[in-house]
Amino acid sequence: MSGFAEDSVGKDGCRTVKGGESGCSLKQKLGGTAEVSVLSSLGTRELFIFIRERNKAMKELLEKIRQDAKEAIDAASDLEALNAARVRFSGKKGELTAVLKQMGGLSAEERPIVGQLANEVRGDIENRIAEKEADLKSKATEMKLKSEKIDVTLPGKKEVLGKKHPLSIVLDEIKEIFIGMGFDVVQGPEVEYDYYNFEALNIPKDHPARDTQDTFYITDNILLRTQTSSVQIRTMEERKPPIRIIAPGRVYRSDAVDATHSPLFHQVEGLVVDKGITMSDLKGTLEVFIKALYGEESQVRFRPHHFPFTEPSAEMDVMCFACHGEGCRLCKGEGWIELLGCGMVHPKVLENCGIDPEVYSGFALGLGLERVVMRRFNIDDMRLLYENDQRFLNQF
Ligand code: 2NL
Repeated sequence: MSGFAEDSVGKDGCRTVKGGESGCSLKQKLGGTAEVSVLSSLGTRELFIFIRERNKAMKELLEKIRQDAKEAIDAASDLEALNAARVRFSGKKGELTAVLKQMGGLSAEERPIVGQLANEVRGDIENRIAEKEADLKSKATEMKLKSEKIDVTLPGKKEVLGKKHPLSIVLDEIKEIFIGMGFDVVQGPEVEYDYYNFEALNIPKDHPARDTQDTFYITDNILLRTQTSSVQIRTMEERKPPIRIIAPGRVYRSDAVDATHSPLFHQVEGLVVDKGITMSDLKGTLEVFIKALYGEESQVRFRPHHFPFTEPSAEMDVMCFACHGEGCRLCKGEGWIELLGCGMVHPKVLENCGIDPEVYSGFALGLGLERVVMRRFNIDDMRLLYENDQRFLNQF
């Protein structure tokens, strides 16, 4: 231990070197950690060797990190791998941070040298990561652009246009025909008072139609309308004659569903009220209507019938289009097909609506739209009209 005679050990167990290069204590140089107590047993030369070796080791360690990081970054084939490298080398818990933590154990002279190198390595790693990230991102964009290339020459997607429902096709035709003869199209509530649906139409209290078996009642005097006559009653209450209207719409009856029945179906009613309206106006109007709907060659006939709201009443048939009156499967051997009910408005009904039957008269008609549509398109099951089966609907 010659040459180190002046060395002395302080109260804290640290050896102090007098006349050191910078004049500061070795304790300072070594960084003042627990390590120092071990070092305290070393001589000055040994200490310098130790410091030099440690410096070297730290530098080597940093260079190794730099090299490892370079390899890992170069090898990263996607952003995920690159991020893993970032975490491993320059993250808070990364290798570089672990080395920087050990800097506390360095002497004040070593620290700036190792610190500078550490910063250089960190900067280097971060630059490499940023470069690689930009590179990977641009490659990803390039790939995306390549894979998402749009071929503008490919045929476009066809817009599937909806079609008119067969019920609407026929209803629109019926409306057109009546509008052409000067009729208005009117609408009214589907939830209706018993008065407008039955009472005002001269339908007696004990009439089977009023049975709860046949009509959907909501309360004692409110129901789902069973015919659109209620709309015509409301119109007669509101308007003064001359009245020329048709009232198409949904009606309800408590029927079980089968090929010819549905609890919801559609009706078109017509009404004309004016001075001097007679049965011949009724016949003439209906003939014009039928010829417009089924063709000029169509023939009609009237059979006496009974409705409480018309007097006289009739049912109108059209000559079978399939057999021209001969009798076939379509007309069930009759030669004629029943199409609608009609008659002269009952004086009591006019009176109920505040119209004087001594001054005015009128005719009315009612037809079931489903029946007309089924005849027209040769549909044998009414349920097809409500099931929204595209294979069925696309035929019209
Ligand atoms: C049928 C029969 C008919 C009427 C409805 C009516 C309306 C008023 C006054 C008089 Cl406001 N009548 N409507 C007249 C006769 C027959 O319908 O079989 N419908 C499917």
